Amino acid sequence: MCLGPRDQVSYTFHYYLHARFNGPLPMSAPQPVRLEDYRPPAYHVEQARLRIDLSGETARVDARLELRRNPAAAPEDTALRLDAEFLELEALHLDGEALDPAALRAADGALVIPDPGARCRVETTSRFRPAENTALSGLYRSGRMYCTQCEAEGFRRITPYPDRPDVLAPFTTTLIADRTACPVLLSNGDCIEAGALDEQRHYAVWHDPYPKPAYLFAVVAGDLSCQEERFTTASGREVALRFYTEPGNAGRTEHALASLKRAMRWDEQQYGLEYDLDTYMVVAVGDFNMGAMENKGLNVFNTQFVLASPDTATDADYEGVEAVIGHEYFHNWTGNRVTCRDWFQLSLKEGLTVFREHQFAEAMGSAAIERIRQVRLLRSAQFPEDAGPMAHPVQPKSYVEINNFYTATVYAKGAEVIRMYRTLLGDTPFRRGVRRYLERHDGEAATIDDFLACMEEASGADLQQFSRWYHQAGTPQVTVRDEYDPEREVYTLHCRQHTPATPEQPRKAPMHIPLAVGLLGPDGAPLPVQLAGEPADEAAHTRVLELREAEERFEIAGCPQRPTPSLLRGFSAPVAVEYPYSDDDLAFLLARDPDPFARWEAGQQLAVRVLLAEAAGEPRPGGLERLEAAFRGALEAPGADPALTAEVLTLPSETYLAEQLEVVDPQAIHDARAGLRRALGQALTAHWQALCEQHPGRPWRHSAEEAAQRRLANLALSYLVAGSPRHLDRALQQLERSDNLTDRLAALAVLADSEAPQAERAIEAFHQRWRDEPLVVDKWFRVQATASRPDALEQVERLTRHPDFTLDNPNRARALLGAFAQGNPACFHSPDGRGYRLLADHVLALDARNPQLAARLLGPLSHWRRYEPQRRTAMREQLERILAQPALSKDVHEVASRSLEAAG
Ligand code: B3K
Ligand code: ZN
Repeated sequence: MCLGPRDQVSYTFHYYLHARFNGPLPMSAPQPVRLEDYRPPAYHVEQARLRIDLSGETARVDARLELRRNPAAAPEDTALRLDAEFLELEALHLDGEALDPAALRAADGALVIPDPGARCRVETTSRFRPAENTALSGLYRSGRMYCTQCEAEGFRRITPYPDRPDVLAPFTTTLIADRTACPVLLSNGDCIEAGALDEQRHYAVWHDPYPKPAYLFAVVAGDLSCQEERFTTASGREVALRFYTEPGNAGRTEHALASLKRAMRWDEQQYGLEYDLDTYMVVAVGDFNMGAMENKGLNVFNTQFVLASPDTATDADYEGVEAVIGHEYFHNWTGNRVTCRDWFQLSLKEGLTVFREHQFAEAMGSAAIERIRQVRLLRSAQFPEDAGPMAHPVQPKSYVEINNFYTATVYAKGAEVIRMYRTLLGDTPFRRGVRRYLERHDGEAATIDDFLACMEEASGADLQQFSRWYHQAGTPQVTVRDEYDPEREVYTLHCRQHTPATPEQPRKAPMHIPLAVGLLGPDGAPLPVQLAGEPADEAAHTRVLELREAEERFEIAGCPQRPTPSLLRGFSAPVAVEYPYSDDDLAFLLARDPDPFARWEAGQQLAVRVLLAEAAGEPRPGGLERLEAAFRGALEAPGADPALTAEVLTLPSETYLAEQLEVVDPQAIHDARAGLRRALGQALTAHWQALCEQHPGRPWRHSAEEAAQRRLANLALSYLVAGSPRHLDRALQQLERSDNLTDRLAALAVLADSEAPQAERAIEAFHQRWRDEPLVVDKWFRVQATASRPDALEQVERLTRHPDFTLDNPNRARALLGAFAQGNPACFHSPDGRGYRLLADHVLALDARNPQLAARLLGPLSHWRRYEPQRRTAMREQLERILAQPALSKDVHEVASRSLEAAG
């Protein structure tokens, strides 16, 4: 079969793997995939040649696969399995002989050829309709362009293929499309040929020499603008960096391009890793299920994480772009050159790459601030997951739908596990271990065990107990008590660890936990932390204690006075620490701890105490005054870093507060937090006003320093208005006069909380002004969805009928429904259950179109057991209602059924 550009259609067979494109799968109980059932693939693909014709409504894909039996496969595994979904298969040939696909079809739609021989060639012709692909998995249309998303299992929607990450092949892809509609044709690797096919159509041939799994495959076709720059690698190779957008977004990729260059240089300097192709392409796509995708040489990005201009992106968005650009670039080694053997190893690439992304962000900005933000996210997203019905280890043991396991646990806790290797082994052995892993497994599909083995070899350490971090779910709780012996001048820390039961894991073994500890003398001076029996080291002000037992103690010598402990410095492990600090201790640590992370942490703990007591209806005597004094101290501290001050002055989120309680009443938490904001707004009015006036005032510029000043000024504005609505005018003025989205949006958020008519008019005017900018309109929806006002639920109901609202665009659906369910606990958890019904209605509407997104949005309902009885019942009813629907996707089915089953 010829796979060059051609125009012949051979209708050997008409065969429908599924009757309706994107229709529901035949409904039977979805079967879990288990790690313990892993078997090596029966066949390797030595060459994959594709010809994708996008010139008609129906895409046509001709594939020619050269296959070879895998010597490592079990002798009885002789069948070749080609995964396939939602494809109309027209032809199937084995070594030139036509086969009858109907006879080879497995129950799940795959084609299984019983014993095709030691070497074989399989040719297929399939068709599908990209415009009807609303699941955004496989090849689909976004606006007027075509693009792909193949991770985890989207490639099987393009052509029949062994769609598993341990089958790696070099790909040659010929792309054909209309010359006017799609002048740009892209795929992985380098373009080796291009030209006109006839009057209407043209083609391009791309070759990717690096063997890769199908999940890293990509094509893009469309009328796209390109911004190009060059990068010279450390060894002197020239790389073309090309960023493609729809023409309306041209000129908004500068920041992303600059970020990419920084990431490339950083990876060379820190890990000695260079880019390996002649071109690195990034395409901005408006309809995308997640943030971005690391396809080899051809990243596809959600517009939100690549486009940036002062009018359409906030300071936080600029930071997000840099982080995600870095993340996807770092995958080129950790994920692409060395990939995963199976999806149970997902954290092998994601945990490691998130950690590298974090290191990069820490190097580009302030390490302490970055760390605080990482921990905030971990605590608000991963800790609840670990404590809920979807709890799973960093290496899950089974799944029904792998897309449900791209979780905070696999990503963020996975990154913490990588950080702990470095903390325990030291930076140099850690890097040696990473190098060894990448060298040994280059071009392979590896496992988490392979990574751990490299770390052990590079350091000589025994990491067997440490490996439990991959296998045990749940957040370990570390309880610390202390005693002081003035005679011996010995200070003793008693540490007890316990990991709570999680679904399917009732009992846990002790973990290997690095607990970074510092000590402060009564005057605030840092004391050396010298373990009894070890040589004195005056410089050792932070010491990593290694917890391995359920209970153990550590004696610290040379303490002339009882010290105050500073525990879990830098958040050295993803655990919750409990120590009986007095409020005075916390205020002292907030003011004096030399570790900025620990200072922030002390302030948060103090606020948590005050807020939880208030929410329980038992206000802590003197609590507010103490917090006010602590805030005043932070505001008046000479030479303080504005970025850290802003973090300290930001109260813990309602989600994090809820996380501290056995039984949650979201309204009580909200009222406590709103009340405290009001009180602090009033008590410190003069300080907030002064901060507002210190706003940079200069024309907007992207810089960490100015972003920190804006953050602090906008935080001050929100406290001021929380203290008294008479400051609303200030917000209105800011909205009108600002030259950047950060300040406009901060003002808009303050106005959205208010029911004053002028605030409502301003919100409407904002929409009128920015209605043609989808990313800004997303924010407009988000601000209203998360507004702190009693009628936010009615607003959200109204906004679901707004002409700009659509479930077809994931960013828009997340901006309204996701933001509401996650970011507005008081209104989402309206006791009459209307918030739950609203969410469930939309999850069901979405499920038939985009199950991945539907399952994500469903997440907040899964925590139903944590709520007080009325809400608990109403949440459960919606989960039951969802589960009772016929033809549910396995994505939503898995989340709903696990939520109802597990006693999480
Ligand atoms: N690897 C992708 C995520 C794919 C999600 C599939 N449901 C982006 C990333 O982590 O870099
Ligand atoms: Zn990733």
